[in-house]
Amino acid sequence: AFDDSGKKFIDIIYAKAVGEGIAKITINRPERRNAFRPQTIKELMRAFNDARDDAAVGVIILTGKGTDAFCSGGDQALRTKDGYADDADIGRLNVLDLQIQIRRLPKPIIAMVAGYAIGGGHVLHMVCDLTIAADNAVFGQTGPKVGSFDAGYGSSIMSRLIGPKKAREMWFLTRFYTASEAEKMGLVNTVVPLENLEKETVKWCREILRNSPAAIRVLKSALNAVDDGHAGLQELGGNATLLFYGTEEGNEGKNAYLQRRRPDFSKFPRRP
Ligand code: 2NE
Repeated sequence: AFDDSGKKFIDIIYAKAVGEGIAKITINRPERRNAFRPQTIKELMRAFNDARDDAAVGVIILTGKGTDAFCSGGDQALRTKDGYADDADIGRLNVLDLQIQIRRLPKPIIAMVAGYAIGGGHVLHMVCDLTIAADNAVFGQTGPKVGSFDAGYGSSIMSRLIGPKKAREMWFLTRFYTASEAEKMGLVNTVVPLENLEKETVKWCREILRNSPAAIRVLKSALNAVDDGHAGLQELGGNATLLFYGTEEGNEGKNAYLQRRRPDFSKFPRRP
């Protein structure tokens, strides 16, 4: 039961399940196997920003329209010398910004994959926190075949997920993998019959939503911290500050400043 109110978008559908805490973002270019163009990425970023800002949303689902494809990567018809051409014919690789946004957004994001997750579309599911795959899902990188590559998250996160040897296999040979092969490789969390895909994904969302939002938030940043380097530490550190602001000790400093007195931290323990 999704309330589809995403009328202002062209390339995506953005919907929220009222009272459920779930937002669903759907890439809506099925005639191109949900390949993305710069416009698609701009809209995805707007929708993810909205879901981030909406305190009623606790989990976000990313998916593709129809059952043929989750996403087939960058729209090859728009490839230029410097990325993918936007309306002004300027090349963009703004999918890289979207990947960072997904990694740093402090709420779980679940890729719900039916059909093909290929190229840049495959990287998108990898940067999501969890992947629920339908039994018709197919996973692969085509970069070296079509004259492209993702040497950022598309390589490093893959190597983390499935191991350095398997990652080399996937990138060097550009093979496609079935859903059950992907599950064995640790590329997805579970595989379900296509007709149960959304039901199962919503079940996973509800299980997450029963748990502590603060714990989930800190854990997402903690699980990304090593791989994301300084940016990962900043995210994790930001969560420490956020929690500290809620303590009496944190407030003593602020109150003392506002009351123009010396702060008194003497009653706060120096824990072992
Ligand atoms: C995805 C796949 C395997 C599906 O095959 P199939 O047989 O189910 O469909 P078909 O007939 O190939 O595709 C249906 C229509 O969608 C278009 C096709 O050209 C076709 O159009 P019409 O002939 O009906 O007019 N279409 C599909 N994917 C497209 C794409 N990515 N760009 C533009 N049009 C596309 C099969 O379609 C396939 O292999 N697609 C290409 C996958 C691919 O190579 N993606 C790019 C990888 S590079 C990348 O994404 C990237 C990166 O490496 C670094 C940074 C950013 C992006």
